[in-house]
Amino acid sequence: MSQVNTITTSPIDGQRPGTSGLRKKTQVFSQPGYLENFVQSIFDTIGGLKGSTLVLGGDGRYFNRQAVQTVISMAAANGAARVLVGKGGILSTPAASLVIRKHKTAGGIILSASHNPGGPDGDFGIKYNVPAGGPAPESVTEAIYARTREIDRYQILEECHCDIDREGTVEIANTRVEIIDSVADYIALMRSIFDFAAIRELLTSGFKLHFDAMHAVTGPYALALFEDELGAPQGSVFNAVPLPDFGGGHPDPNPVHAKELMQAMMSPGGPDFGAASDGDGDRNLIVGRGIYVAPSDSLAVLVANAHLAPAYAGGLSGVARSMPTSQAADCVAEKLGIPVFETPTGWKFFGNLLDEGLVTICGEESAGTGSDHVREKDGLWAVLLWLNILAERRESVIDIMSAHWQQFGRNYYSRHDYENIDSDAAAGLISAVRDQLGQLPGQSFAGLRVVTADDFCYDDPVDGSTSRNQGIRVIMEDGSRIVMRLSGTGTEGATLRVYLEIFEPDPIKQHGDVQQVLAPLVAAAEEIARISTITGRTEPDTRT
Ligand code: G16
Repeated sequence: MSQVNTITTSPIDGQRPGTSGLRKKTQVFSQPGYLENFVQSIFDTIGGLKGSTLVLGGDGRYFNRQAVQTVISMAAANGAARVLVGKGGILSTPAASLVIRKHKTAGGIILSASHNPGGPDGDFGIKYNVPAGGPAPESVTEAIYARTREIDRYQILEECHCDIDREGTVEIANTRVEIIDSVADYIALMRSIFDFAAIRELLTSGFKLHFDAMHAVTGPYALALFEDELGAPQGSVFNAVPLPDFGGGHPDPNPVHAKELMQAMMSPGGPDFGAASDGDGDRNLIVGRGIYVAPSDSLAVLVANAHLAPAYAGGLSGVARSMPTSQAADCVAEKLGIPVFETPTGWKFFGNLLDEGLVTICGEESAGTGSDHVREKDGLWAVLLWLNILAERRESVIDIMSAHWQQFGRNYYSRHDYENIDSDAAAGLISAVRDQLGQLPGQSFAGLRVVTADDFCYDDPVDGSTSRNQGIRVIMEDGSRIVMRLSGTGTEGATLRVYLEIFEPDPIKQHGDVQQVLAPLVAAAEEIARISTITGRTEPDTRT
């Protein structure tokens, strides 16, 4: 029988979780004790694991299998009663959230760096999700971080290896390790939300679906759903085999990284509907033939049409979006007469609202959409909701979008990212803008007059906690907005995100090119923050 080893250790710098867990270069994670220190800090923070059940899985990236073995050995050494592990160490983030909730566990550990590239030179990540199934709130992640600063030992079983490729139960020390089907529970949940018969009819009627799994975790889920269960022709799901390095790709479902999908969707006679998901399956990209649907617009369309899916036929209790997300969903919520909550960036801020039943659907500009069915954003859920809507409306995506803008107005929106810039320069830029916030109202930049400027502060209506400094907001006289914040998910230097939004209610004027329409706001952002002078960049690396 494996022996419990108590290993003496000492704190390692920089283990502060970001927007969504701890993300670092794989090489950093492979240092002796790095993963172990963080995992033990999680266990210590949640009051130990004695007698509890832990869920464990990841997105299959390089180092996933090794890390799964380490976490199993540590969970057993820490006295867990059960560990539920996705077969092969695979669980998409939304599937992990579901398993955590379904089995009433002490939470789960998800091994993923989301949409960041993988491989020995790529990124790795780990996050703890609470028993409700969602990402740990700031109070918990801060406590984990504090624990990493004082850790002096961790517990692990000696020479423990578990066969994670065969479903079944193995006893390790006093812990039952159950290797579970990674996909089945998730498919069953989707079946209970959507009208599968209607979607099957659509997908077998000649309608062409093109789903890019980006060689990431959604491959097996998407094959089981779209091809096996819903009858889409073979080949509708491509890049379906999860690979440790995502086939050398960048599993971020946006028009820049899902190039192959975009090319197919923009060619005449291309598929009717295209979609993609990211490394761990929580983000989504939606594309119709000849039209890219921006995440904020997608959220608005889903809110407006959710009643077409059985689970939402009775209407929505409310909607939540992160502050930088465009206000397109607000326009819909207003017409539906339901409340809108504006939260800081990060899915964890939706948890309380969902638990209290204050909102049914949530979404973020960063390509995350989801509902109260789990406590994570859910890429395939968003794709299925779109398909359910298309099956009911039998219109093209392009027609749905123009009808939507006609009815609710169009929020021209784009995010400009300046990647891997010097961290000090980025912090200096934000603090310089923060320092002049009080003087901005009344001044004009590039012809636009500022009416309010603040650094977003969120008071959680459920637990009363306050989160400050969540992004700079500058609002102009015509209602247009500039938002600026630093990314919390990168692993190299800093990424400055500038979010730009202009509302156009008049359908006659809704046909302009997005970047051209937003050009005056870009100029205003430059005047306010002196981005090119401070970062040395005259253009953003990506515009999405
Ligand atoms: C994570 C969070 C999202 C958040 C995003 C923001 O996404 O789960 O809720 O919107 O980070 O990223 P950034 O701080 O870089 O703007 P994911 O998919 O990386 O887990």
